This record gives sequence, C-alpha cells and structure tokens, in this order.
Amino acid sequence: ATVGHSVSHDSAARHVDGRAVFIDDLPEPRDLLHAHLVTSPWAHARLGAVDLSACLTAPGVVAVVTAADVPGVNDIGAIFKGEPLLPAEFAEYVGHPVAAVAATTPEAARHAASLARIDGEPLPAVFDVRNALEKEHYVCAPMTMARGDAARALAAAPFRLQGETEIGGQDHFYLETHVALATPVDGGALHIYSSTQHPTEVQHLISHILGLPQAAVTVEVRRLGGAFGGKESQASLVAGIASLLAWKTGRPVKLRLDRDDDMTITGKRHGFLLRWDVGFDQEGRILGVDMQLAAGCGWSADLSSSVMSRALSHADNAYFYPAARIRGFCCKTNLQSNTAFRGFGAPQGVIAAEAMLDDIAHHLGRDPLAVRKLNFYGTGGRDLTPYHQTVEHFRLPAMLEHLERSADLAERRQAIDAFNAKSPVIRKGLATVPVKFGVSFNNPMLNQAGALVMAYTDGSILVNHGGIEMGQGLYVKVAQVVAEVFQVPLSTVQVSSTRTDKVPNTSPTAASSGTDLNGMAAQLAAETIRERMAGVAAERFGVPVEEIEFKNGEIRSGNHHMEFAELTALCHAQRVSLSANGYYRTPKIHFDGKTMTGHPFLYYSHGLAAAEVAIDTLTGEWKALRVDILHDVGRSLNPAIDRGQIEGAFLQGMGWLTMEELVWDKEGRLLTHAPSTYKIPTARDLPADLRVELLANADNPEATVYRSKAVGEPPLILAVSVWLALRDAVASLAAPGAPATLGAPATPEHILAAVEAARATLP
Ligand code: MTE
Ligand code: LUZ
Ligand code: MOS
Repeated sequence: ATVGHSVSHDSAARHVDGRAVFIDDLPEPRDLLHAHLVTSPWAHARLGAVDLSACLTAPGVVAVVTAADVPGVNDIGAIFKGEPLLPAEFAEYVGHPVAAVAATTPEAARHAASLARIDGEPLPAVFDVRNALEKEHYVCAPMTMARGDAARALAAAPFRLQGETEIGGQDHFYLETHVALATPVDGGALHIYSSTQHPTEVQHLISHILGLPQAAVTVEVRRLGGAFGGKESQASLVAGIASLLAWKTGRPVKLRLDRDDDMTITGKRHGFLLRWDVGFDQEGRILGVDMQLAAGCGWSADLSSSVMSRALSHADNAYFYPAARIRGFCCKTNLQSNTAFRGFGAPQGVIAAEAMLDDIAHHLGRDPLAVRKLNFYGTGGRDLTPYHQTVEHFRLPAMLEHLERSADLAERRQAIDAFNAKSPVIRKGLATVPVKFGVSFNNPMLNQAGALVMAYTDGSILVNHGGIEMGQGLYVKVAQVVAEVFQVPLSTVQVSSTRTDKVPNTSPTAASSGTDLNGMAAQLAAETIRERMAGVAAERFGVPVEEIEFKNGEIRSGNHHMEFAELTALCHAQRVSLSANGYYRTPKIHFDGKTMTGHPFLYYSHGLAAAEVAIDTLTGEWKALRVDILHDVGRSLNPAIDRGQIEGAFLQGMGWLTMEELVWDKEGRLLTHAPSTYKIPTARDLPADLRVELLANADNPEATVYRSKAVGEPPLILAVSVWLALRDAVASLAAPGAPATLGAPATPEHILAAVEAARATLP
C-alpha cells in the first residue's frame, strides 16, 4: 500500500542532478527557429505604422508577424474576449507585445526585434488603483456578495470602525520562465510543448488563432519548472506566437522569454486596496460588515473576475458576519495584466478580514485572539457565509485549542509584553491567524477531470491524466492512488506526460484541486480495469468474483494465487481489455455568478499559524523568531509532499508580504524586472524555529480521493500571521487604539516608516 506514505517526488533526484527535462532542454528539432517579441514602449498608445523591414533584412531572420498575420480569431481572452494575441489598434502597457520575429538563433531574433520601428500616439494612462476606482475604470462589472441588511446592522451597532490597507502584488518567479516549442506535423497539424497549467486552453486558443480544428492541435506538457498560477492563462501568449510563426514558416519555432522579458510582459498577483466599515459590540462580536475590495487588474480582464469572486468569498475568512455586503472592483490600469497566483484572491480577502479583526481588538483593548474566537463560525445560525453556503465540519475551534497548548500562546503573549515593556529598540510581536479555504473551482464547470490507465502484459502500468506537474507532486500522488487500487508497488506505475490527445477537454491544474480531480479520475479508471481483471481471475480460480482479493502484488482467493503480471498476461490471452478511461465530476457544488450565492465549495481546508517576530526600531529590519503551523490536509496521501507544500507556500506568502516589492516608474515601466532589484525569499529566510504539524485523524468528511484534502494554496495564507505579528510589534510603540499604518509588503523601509508613525501617536 502506498497511499498515506511519505514517498519522495518522482522527479526529486532528477530535479537535483539536472536530468529532469524541461522544454528548453529538449533536443532541438532540425530547422528550428527562435522567436523574439517586439514590445510597446508606451503604457497606452494608438498604434500607427509598424515598420518591420529592418527586422526582415537582419541576418538570420526568416519571418515576422503582426496582428495582420493572424489567419483566424485574434483573441486569447481566457474568460472575456478582447485580448488580442497581438494588438492591431492599441498598446496598453509598457511591454505589450505588438510583433514577433523568428530567426535562426535566439541572438539573431533578439537583435532583429530591436530594429522594429513602431509609430504610436501616446494616450493618457492610469497606473494607480485609487485613481482607477475614482474614475470607475474597470475590466469587468463591479460585483456584490451580500447577506442580510448590512447598512441597518452597521447603523444599529454600539461600536463602528472604518479602516483600509493596501497590499502589493507579487511576481510568480517560477524558475522556468514562459516557453513554448511549436512543431508543424504531418497533414497540417501542430504539436506544441507549452509551459502551461492549462494545455486544453492553449490547444483551443491556438485552434481559434490559426483556424484549425481542435483535433489538429496537440499540446503536451511533461513538467513545469514552477507555475504558481502564472501559467494558468498566460501561457497562451507565448504558445500562440510560437504557433503562429510555425504555421507561417512551416518550421518548428521556440519562444522562451528571458527573466527580464517574462517579468516585464506577464501578469502577477493582484495588488489590492481593501476598505472596511464594521459594526460590533463591546466584546468585539461583529454585527455587520461593509467591505470594498479593489484590485489592480492591469490592462485586461484575464482571470480577474474569477480572482475577485474568490477574494469576496474569502473576505469572511473563518468568521461569521451576521449581515454583510462585500463589493469587488476590478480596476483597469495600464500595466501587466494580473492573473492567478497561489490563493487566487483568497489571501487578499483574508487580509481584509484579519486586519479588520485586529483593528476591532485594538479599538476595544482586547486580546486579538479572543476576538477571533468570539467571531468564529459556529452552530446555531452562526454558520452561513456571505455567499449563502453553510459552513460544515468547521475544524478551527478545536485546532486552535490544540495550537494554544502546543505553542504556549498565552505564556508567550505575556513574555512578549513583558519583553517589550523593557526593550526600547527591539520590539517583538505575536499573531495567530486561522485560514479556511474553499476547495473547488468557483466556476462549477471546471470541476471535472479525466484519466487514461493502461496495464501491459508484464504487469507494468501507465497512467495519463489531465493534470500538470509543476513541482507540487501531483504525478507521484496519482501514481500512489493507482498503485493502491491494484495493490502493487509504486515502482510498477509510471505517469506519462500530459497530452490533449490522450485526455481531452481538461481543466487547468489550479485551485489546489489537481489531485482531488485527477486522482479521482485515475482511481475510477484503475478500478474499471481491476474489476475486469478480477473477473478473469475468478474464472481461472473457479471462485465467485467477490472472493478475489488484490494484495501485495498478488491476486488471491483461498489457496489460489497469481502474480499481478501473470494476471495481466492472462487477461490479454483471454482478450480482455487492459485500458480504461476514468471520469470524475465534483458532486454537490453549484454557484450563481449573478447573485453570487450557492454552494461553490465541496469542502473547506483549514490551517492555523502563530508567528513571533522581532523588529529593530532603528533600522526596520526584522526576523521571524518562531512559527507554529497546524494544517488540515485531511487524510494525507503523502505527508512528506504535503509538508513540503506547506513550508513552500508559507515562505512564498512571507516573501509576498514582507520582501517582494514591485516598483514602476511614472511612465509605467516596471523597474523591478530581475532578481537584482526584486527580492524573493530563499530557504535561508525560513523562520529559524518552524514547527509544522499535520492535523491528525483528519479524514475528509466528503468522499474525496482516499479522504484527502487539497493542500497547494491554502498554507500560503498562513503567512498573514507574520505580517500581523509585524503590525503587532509596531503597535507596541503606539498609543493604545491608534490605527495600524503598515501595509504590505512590510519591507524594512516600510516598517521603519510605520515605527515612526506609531511613535508620533504618543503624547
Ligand atoms: N508547488 C510547486 N512546487 N510549484 C508550483 O508551481 N503551484 C501552486 C501549488 N503548489 C505550485 C505548487 C498552485 S498555485 C496550485 S493551484 C497548486 O499547486 C496546483 O497543484 P495541485 O492542484 O495539484 O495542488
Ligand atoms: N482558477 C479558477 C482558480 O478558474 N477558479 C478558481 O476558483 C481558482 N481558484 C484558485 C486558483 N485558480
Ligand atoms: Mo493556482 S493560483 O490555482 O494555479
């Protein structure tokens, strides 16, 4: 049995010694051309003449393309139309690709691209979310999620507070930048290797762009060097341009963005402006909430409406709002088009709730943790979310009791207060943050998956499914599931690259649901084959099929037994098929996007983090002294992989909230487009004392794959504890009840400014 065991990632060794093949490592086909993009120098401009004659005569150049070369539909919008592969009329941000060059070497392509002459008439541009919000400059219509009469609840509440905070964006900084290799194949068809989380979308969009049937376009993905949401929709641009050039030249074309181009051209996590108006009683119990979440979306809609929907549905985090109105504004700015990023809006929604709860506690002079407990979802009518789904199997109150003991929260709170009272320069802070994350795509249609399982006559098994391996361990988990069904060693099972010609019409690997969906589809496919095999074994043994047992690589009944490989060979001899499809659709879910109500999530996953930090009030530098995490992954399929996901997500969240800062100049040029100016966390930035515990005896009450829960995104949100602990440390310097000024990222520079602002509140 392999499910539940800490087996290592199938490619762990190859990742380390360099044998794991990524697209740019593939042997290059004969006649390969390399592409380079020509990008807009303007944040907003009406495009005039595009003169590519100098590009065409440059050495090594074979072809150039602009919007005029698109034979089919020039649109790669993921949800809304209006996102041309290459624009014909307007350039909408600095870095907007307007043409592309293909040449015999990457250097020749880059040089030729620099020779392009584009005319443009600059137009007014908007960069700031506040500005866009004032002008009602949106990429899609504002949305409202509501339950009860928030205005009345606020008016009647004994206490009322307004607050706001601003949270920055985040570059995905996957190690492998966007890349695609498109190859014309026999009969006018096209094969594309793409670094995408969504091969089906890439396939479908390329078929539209080129006017080819979907059946003539095959997208293949073996692995990604990280994605984190950045390749959920935005791989289409790179794959689309490589395909257009391949189609035009009849030659294979590779387009790989270098780091600076990747950062300049592609979208990031949405920065948000969060505002709240909250009514509460003297104990801190919330009575009504009115929130405004405004996201900086960049120039196009991309996935922003869906990101905002998830932000709204997580602006309650773990707390019951008796009456709530939560509005979302997807603001249009002339910057990169922001997109999915681990958490998909939920982290920003959670921050609104958590910052608001801290404000309430500070205002009343009460313990923030006590105020949180008071507002937890509970029974007796305190279990309905703002989107009208009832919260079931809510684990946080019990988990918090556990963490309070295991992390000595009360004692450490006292110790920190005592320390701060005597320490003018170094200040400590402590914060505990719960996370409740809704699992399922918020668009019900996406919650489906397929798999193809094949057994060969030597007993080896090949699995194919619609999911993408981006480092998260999806392939090994699915292999574990299949090995479990057949009761064979894990080494018997191989997972082959994901291809649209094996499993069609798949969903992106996203929303943390890769294993939930594809693992279940693979389980169903494997069970179909197992049933057929059991029938053959029963006949051979002369026993009823119910008595056939698969165990330890054998098939048994009473004294009869047979090796697994013997039985696969026997099935073949008996003309019984050893190949089957599996198809899974998530049960119970529905959501009405217009009213923003329904039951969008099959279940919730839960987590808790308590972070202790120290800041240096003279320099703004800080350290995470200790972090305790308790996380709910259901019945873990693979505790080692899950632990790695939790640690990695936490650190990535910490980077977002404390280190990574995107800076644009006044013309909308991204200044932080390389690691020299954009600081991401490294393994060395992990808290010195990091204690991660998986919640024990935590079977998923819903019938998910072996009762596991999704893990990919939720733990990123645990890093909000570090940010709140920094705010707590700063608050120790301020007059009681003074509002917090520290937004995110809480870099040393911003911490220092907040320290000064806090000291200024003292008489
Ligand atoms: N882990 C690694 N190593 N690399 C990644 O790119 N992406 C995250 C998460 N963990 C990512 C990762 C994101 S954004 C999601 S949605 C999930 O993995 C997707 O995979 P899953 O659904 O199989 O968990
Ligand atoms: N993508 C999506 C997602 O289309 N819908 C979602 O709910 C989601 N959630 C997380 C990440 N990607
Ligand atoms: Mo993850 S943001 O759902 O790709």
